Amino acid sequence: MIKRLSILLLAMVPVSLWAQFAPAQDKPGTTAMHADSSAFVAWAKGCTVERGPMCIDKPENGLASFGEEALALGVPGGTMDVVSLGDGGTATLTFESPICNGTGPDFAVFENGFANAQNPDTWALELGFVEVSSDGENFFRFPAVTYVQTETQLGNAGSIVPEQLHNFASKYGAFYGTPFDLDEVEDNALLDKNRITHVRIVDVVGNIDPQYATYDSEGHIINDPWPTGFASSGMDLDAVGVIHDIAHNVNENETIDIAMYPNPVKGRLTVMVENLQSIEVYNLVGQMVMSSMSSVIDFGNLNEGVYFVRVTADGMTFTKRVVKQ
Ligand SMILES: [Ca+2]
Ligand SMILES: [Ca+2]
Ligand SMILES: [Ca+2]
Repeated sequence: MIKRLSILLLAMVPVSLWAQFAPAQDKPGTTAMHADSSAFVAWAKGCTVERGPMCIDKPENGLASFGEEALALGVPGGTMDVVSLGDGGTATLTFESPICNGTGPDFAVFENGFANAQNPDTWALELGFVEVSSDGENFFRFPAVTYVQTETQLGNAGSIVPEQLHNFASKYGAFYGTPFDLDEVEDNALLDKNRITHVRIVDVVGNIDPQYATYDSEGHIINDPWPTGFASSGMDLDAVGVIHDIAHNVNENETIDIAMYPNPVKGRLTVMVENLQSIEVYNLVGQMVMSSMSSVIDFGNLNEGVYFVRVTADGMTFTKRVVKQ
């Protein structure tokens, strides 16, 4: 009877508890990318940091202060070559050439995590959400998932098993980047995955107290080392490496040659492209306001403002910002 009951209970455990993501950088099946990988074609060129507090529950103690923005640029430099974000702090990175969505991962984020000296299978990792934007205004987050337990607050020594994390920056230790594939971000008319101009890292406030907790894309509380009441509080950003960008994917992007005029537009907009399949017009909040199968679409009845025209031709999609006057 007891045996049967335990089998029944096992059957009721949510499938997600068994899920395993890629393992640590020293294990077979890892997705970690070493800083020296030839897959990287460029590194972040600009960085703006908005620091968070050292402790979110004691803002009077001040903000994180370790490092400076420039330390997130260029190739990874390791443990001390970082800028610390503090609880909930952000770093917004820009690039010489926009990132595009090629086959597999498109960029990787480097932090300065390290293995626990007593138990090298567990890691001190300060997690970050990763968001992307193709206009610098509208950011879209990678759906991050954690299966780290939420009964005991993780401390500074850290005890995270990387298999329990997906789509968080800092899944891996120093000099090993966590890769991100733009295919995993939900499609949105305001996001052109083939012209990503900004990558934003948002420190995860790892406090499991619901008053301060942050949540993953499936609604789980995220447990990461907390409190980190010192200058190097929070996610320590080392570098962002680019795998696919427009400058290095000329052929891929030449296959769609498109022109729209006039822009700004008052009345009819003409879209010049071969093998046109559809035109869709979206407003700033992502609602489709018009669509057409022909190459001319009339903006006459729309309010003045910014719109996104999404053209599908030859099986590919291209989005352009158009201003209605
Ligand atoms: Ca990709
Ligand atoms: Ca944190
Ligand atoms: Ca660095």
